[in-house]
Amino acid sequence: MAGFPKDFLWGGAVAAHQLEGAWQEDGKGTSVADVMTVGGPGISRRITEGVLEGEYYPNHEGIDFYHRYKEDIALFAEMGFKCFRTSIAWTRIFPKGDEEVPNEAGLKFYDDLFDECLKYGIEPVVTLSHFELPYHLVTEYGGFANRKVIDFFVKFAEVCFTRYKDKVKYWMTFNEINNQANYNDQFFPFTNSGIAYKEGDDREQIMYQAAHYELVASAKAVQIGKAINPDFEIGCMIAMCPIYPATCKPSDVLMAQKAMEKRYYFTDVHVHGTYPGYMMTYFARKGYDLDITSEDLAELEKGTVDYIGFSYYMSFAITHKEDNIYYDYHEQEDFVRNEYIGISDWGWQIDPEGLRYALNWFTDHYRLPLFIVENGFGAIDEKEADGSVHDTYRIDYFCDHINEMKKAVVEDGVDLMGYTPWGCIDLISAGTGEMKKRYGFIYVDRDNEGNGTLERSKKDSFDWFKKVIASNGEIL
Ligand code: BGP
Repeated sequence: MAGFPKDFLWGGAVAAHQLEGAWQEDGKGTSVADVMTVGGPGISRRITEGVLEGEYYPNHEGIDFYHRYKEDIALFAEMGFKCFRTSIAWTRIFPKGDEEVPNEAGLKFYDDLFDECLKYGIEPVVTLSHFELPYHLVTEYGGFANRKVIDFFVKFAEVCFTRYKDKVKYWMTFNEINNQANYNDQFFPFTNSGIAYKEGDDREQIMYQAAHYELVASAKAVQIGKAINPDFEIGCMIAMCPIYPATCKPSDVLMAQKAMEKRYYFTDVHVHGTYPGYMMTYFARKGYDLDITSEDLAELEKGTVDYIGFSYYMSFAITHKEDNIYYDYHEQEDFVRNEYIGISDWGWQIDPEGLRYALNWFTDHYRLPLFIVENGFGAIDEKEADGSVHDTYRIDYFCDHINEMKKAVVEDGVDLMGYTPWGCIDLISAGTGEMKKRYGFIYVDRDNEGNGTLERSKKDSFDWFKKVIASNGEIL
């Protein structure tokens, strides 16, 4: 094969809570994403108790995709998108999460959205839970730390699968489920699982428990989805940041291996339907008495995924400290700067070859089709007086990554389904809540304070990506 497969899924990716806005419209309830304020470079968003008067929550209005999606999808079609990845905001369907009956207006919105995509031959790729847990499930149940939340998710999934069974073929259950391995940061456990840690909590134990319930919820959803439509392709979604040893010192190499285990065992459970032995040993050594029943283990085995969706933005490097006798992994603490690669304004280490490494790593471990469902360059874009945006740095970033992706497919034989760059239209950053960290091929006139006309315009990368798609990745 000379290049990418003929039916390669080129497209773009977004998440409902980062662009739809209309946060209270047509019956939508409050989600975890709705109670986080804007942050900044190096400053995480603050999680507030409910929605506070006088606080600014940028994603409440987003880029108003809820009302402007037709215009935006027309632009995606102009770029030649074969697919469009978005999420279904859980709180549009079940505003509080524990209702009996879904909200028809919310279901109708996604009917219209998917129809609009299909009109142009754009295949919707849908994430069920992309940092959008109903906030009521946090305050009433403690989020996914509570087993009851499994059933609420499964019901939500079933309603979506049933309603959109003839419109959506590609699904993913939980976005970047493994990010919560970084339990020292309040952000990920909250966005992944709705866990709001209290003083004195054993954070790691709670995180593993919640992650287990999510994995069971995912496995149950996969089974239900397949029963509703056997042609569904249902994947997991993993945040892939390869962890390299900082040196070839054997203890650094072992440290990197151990760190990879802790960050990526989630994939083993999704794909193989079992926990790897090293995790069970770890739980026992730490004295974690997790609620993992034999029924759960049976569900995990029956609900394995069809493909691995993953995001790729950066790689890490890690070093081993003498006193870490078990080679236990503490995300961030043991990381070091990798001097061989560049870094973005937000401190993300840019590593195109790491993408090829990641594609091969997943293939070696799991032998499943892969789907790169996020990759991109967050930057401050300057709009010229004539309205143009010369985002050469973004084009360079994509060229480098697509080149490595091509080598993985052509030279290494990786089975890759598609590529959906993140934030194909400018949207609110998940990590910082900012508007000024932009990823799009399409510029949106909106600033960090919420000013601007919301008008859309094409950046230089728009025409560039259009050519990439038209040539199936041959012209970069
Ligand atoms: C991933 C999330 C996305 C997204 C992206 C870029 O972690 O799945 O929702 O936003 O990263 O991150 P950020 O928005 O923080 O720049």
